Amino acid sequence: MTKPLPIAIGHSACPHDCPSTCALDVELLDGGRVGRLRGAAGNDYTAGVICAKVARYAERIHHANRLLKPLQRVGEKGAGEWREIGWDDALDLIAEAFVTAESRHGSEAVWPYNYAGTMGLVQRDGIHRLRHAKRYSNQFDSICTNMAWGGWFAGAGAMRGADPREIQKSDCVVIWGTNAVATQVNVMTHAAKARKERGATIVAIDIYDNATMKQADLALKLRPGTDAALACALMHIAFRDNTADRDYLARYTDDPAGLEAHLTARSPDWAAAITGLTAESIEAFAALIGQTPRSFFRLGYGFTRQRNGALAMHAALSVPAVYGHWRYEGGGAFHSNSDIFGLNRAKIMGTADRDPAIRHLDQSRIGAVLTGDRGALSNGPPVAAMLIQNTNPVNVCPEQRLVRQGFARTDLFVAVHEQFMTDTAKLADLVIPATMFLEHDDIYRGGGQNHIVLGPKLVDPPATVRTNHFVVEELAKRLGVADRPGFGLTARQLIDDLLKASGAPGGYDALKTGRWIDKQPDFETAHFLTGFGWPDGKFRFKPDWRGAMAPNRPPQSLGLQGPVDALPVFPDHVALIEEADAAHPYRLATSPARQFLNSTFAETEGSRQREGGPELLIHPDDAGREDLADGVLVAIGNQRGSVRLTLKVSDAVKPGVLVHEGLWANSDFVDGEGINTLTGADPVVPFGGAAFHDNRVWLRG
Ligand SMILES: Nc1nc2c(c(=O)[nH]1)N[C@H]1C(S)=C(S)[C@@H](COP(=O)(O)OP(=O)(O)OC[C@H]3O[C@@H](n4cnc5c(=O)[nH]c(N)nc54)[C@H](O)[C@@H]3O)O[C@H]1N2
Ligand SMILES: Nc1nc2c(c(=O)[nH]1)N[C@H]1C(S)=C(S)[C@@H](COP(=O)(O)OP(=O)(O)OC[C@H]3O[C@@H](n4cnc5c(=O)[nH]c(N)nc54)[C@H](O)[C@@H]3O)O[C@H]1N2
Ligand code: SF4
Ligand SMILES: [Mo]
Repeated sequence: MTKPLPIAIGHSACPHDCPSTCALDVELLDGGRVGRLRGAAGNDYTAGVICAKVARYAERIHHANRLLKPLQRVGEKGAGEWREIGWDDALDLIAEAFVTAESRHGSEAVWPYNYAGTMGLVQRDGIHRLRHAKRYSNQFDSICTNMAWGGWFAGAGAMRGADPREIQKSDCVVIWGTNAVATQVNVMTHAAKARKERGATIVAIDIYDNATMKQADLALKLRPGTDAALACALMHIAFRDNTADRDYLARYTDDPAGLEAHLTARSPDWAAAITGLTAESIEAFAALIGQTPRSFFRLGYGFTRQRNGALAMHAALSVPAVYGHWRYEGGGAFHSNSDIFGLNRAKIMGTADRDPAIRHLDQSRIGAVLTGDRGALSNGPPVAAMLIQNTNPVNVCPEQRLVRQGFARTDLFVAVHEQFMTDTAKLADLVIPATMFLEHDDIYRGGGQNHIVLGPKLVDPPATVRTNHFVVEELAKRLGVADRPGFGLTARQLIDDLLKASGAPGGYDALKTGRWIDKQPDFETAHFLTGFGWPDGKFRFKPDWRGAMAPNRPPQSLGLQGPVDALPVFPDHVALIEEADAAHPYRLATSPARQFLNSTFAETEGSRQREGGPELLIHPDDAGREDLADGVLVAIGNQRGSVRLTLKVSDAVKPGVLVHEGLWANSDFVDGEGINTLTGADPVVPFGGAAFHDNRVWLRG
């Protein structure tokens, strides 16, 4: 059979929860089908490159297992027995369940639950409009960014940094705690260019030899949860060897003398004992960044998913401030640009109806919430009804056994709006089918880059599938709030309105022509040479963890959490992690799989085949001592539960460390329990969040 030729190329943006937010060119084929997806060559961040899993999107959008009809549960919860119903009946059922829950327990008994399955501002955030208009419970978004953002903000006072495209102009690219090859491929595009054109050195810092470590010139493989110790030693050496930029420190930082005194005892030997790195490799790394003004620190999320992760981010961010790398183009640091976009989302989110007195429930603690934990419920009413969009909590949330227990409650109504029969959809009372990004209008902004990108509807959805926007609007009509601000508009009107309210007077049409808008601030601003985000303009080596930053930032809406007494004054290694002990001799990280995106793509054959199956990486010495061979089925467990998966012996991991790459569907594990059976939901200090890579476990053959 010959391959059909594209009849047109459509323009879009990748909607997935990935820092890259790639601008896309999409082959449109005859009969409403899509072909290959490619990165837009004209977008200077995407630079023509996207990941393989999205290039193969045709496989996902035209998948035989896509949900096409609303399904009502007929058997027991989770029994897999459904009957097809019409859309009107499905929407009536949700509305009735919400009204019943509200009449019994008050409006906070309804919990609309969503995350970033699509990052589109209309299709992702519209659910908040319904939430606020109806005074339903809020969601505290804790599952992903809290530690990283909290740690960065504590130092810099703003969520932005050096232009990510400047990596091309760097002489040393430090890729710290992010598996960029897998999780945000464009970082590697720019780093590889710097290496080729300028001879830049690529440094990677991770806990195992992932694909990024394998591409690095210097790969530092440290013990999980010890990054702050490495950062402290790098800064100790800078003061010791006079590679610290004392002029920069005096002008731009809060207490360099205090920091220098504090670091006296943080020697390379001290850090070597904690990190498991050699003192020589720490010295070599410090010498490299000490003689390379254009050192660019690309700080990721991975190393912050530890119980001391916010502190680790702050410590790592302190390094370029000590060396003064911020002064130079191609130097400094970057994590996220979320502060640069200046989009006024009030209408989409229904902010006018928001009541600050309504409680926030912690997304990561959904298990505790649904099983009636008083604290998790803020001493309020139980959750009795939910609409879930863009997320798969029964797979992705920690404390999975508790989560399942919650979903099994017969007095809880759950509607799941989904593209596939996910682990969460399987436990629902009602499943309604959702469009995919090429089938609806939306607008995207890149956390890991600098563009706002349009993703207009390019193909018709299957006739019986509906957008998130449609569901929100239809429920608003049935629940009597369709007249509230922000309702009654099309997705396209909301995009147009958003742009016009945010300093882009050309609105939708201009963006359709231009495809994207570059929001990168100028060099001086981006490098904080006009001052950091705090009132005195100084970088904070001594963060005010308990102070003003916490309540002002929406992600920290539950205030200070975790063991706040352990917060150090200056950057430091704080032993808050789940250290291995006699009963649990291994440390387990649950790192991302290259061909999946969280639990998305675990349904497509192209990704599944390339990933193989749920595996556990173990060092040959550990496997030898346990007398376990490659390929055997093993059990790992802790106080939260246990799972079984296949052993893969590899010196990619350090002795004592286990790595599982996921997220596989729970049903892909022999016992039907996924990896998050082992992860904890206890909030990470100081702003909450889940420490997915910080677990102690036992192992049995
Ligand atoms: N292919 C793919 N891409 C993705 C995702 C995916 O699941 N798969 N997820 C998307 C999402 S939602 C996000 S938030 C981003 C996250 O992307 P990243 O910033 O890359 O963060 P993580 O994926 O959590 O982990 C990155 C790396 O951190 C390592 N790590 C774990 N603990 C430590 C530690 O203590 N120190 C150090 N130095 N490293 C450690 C892990 O082993 C892993 O290799 O990626 C997005 N892109
Ligand atoms: N063990 C472990 N667990 C983790 C992590 C880890 O590193 N290790 N990472 C964590 C992180 S960083 C994150 S961000 C979370 C993410 O967890 P989730 O937010 O649950 O992300 P996904 O697993 O990608 O699931 C998104 C779902 O949204 C659906 N979807 C996509 N687009 C649309 C749409 O337009 N409409 C509707 N209705 N649905 C849509 C997809 O089909 C998919 O099932 O997982 C966390 N869980
Ligand atoms: S790299 Fe990230 S943003 Fe780009 S296509 Fe892949 S998943 Fe989407
Ligand atoms: Mo995430």
